[in-house]
Amino acid sequence: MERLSSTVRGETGARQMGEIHEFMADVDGDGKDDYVVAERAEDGSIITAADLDGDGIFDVVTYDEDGDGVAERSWETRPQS
Ligand SMILES: [Ca+2]
Ligand SMILES: [Ca+2]
Repeated sequence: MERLSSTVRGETGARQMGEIHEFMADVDGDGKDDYVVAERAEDGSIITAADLDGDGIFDVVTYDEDGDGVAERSWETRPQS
């Protein structure tokens, strides 16, 4: 009984949390690696946020609806100047 309940609890936790990955990648193609955080949701979609200029504030957010690596939507969060 105890083994069964712990298995169920583990599966539930995995579904709720999603996978979060942090890595460096050259998102904007300027030759410098940028800090990227990506989260895969339980429905297979992937949201990424990237800090392009290294100031600690995310500048671009992308949404990959079907998780095929090609973002369907992207938003720039950089304030207009
Ligand atoms: Ca870059
Ligand atoms: Ca930034």
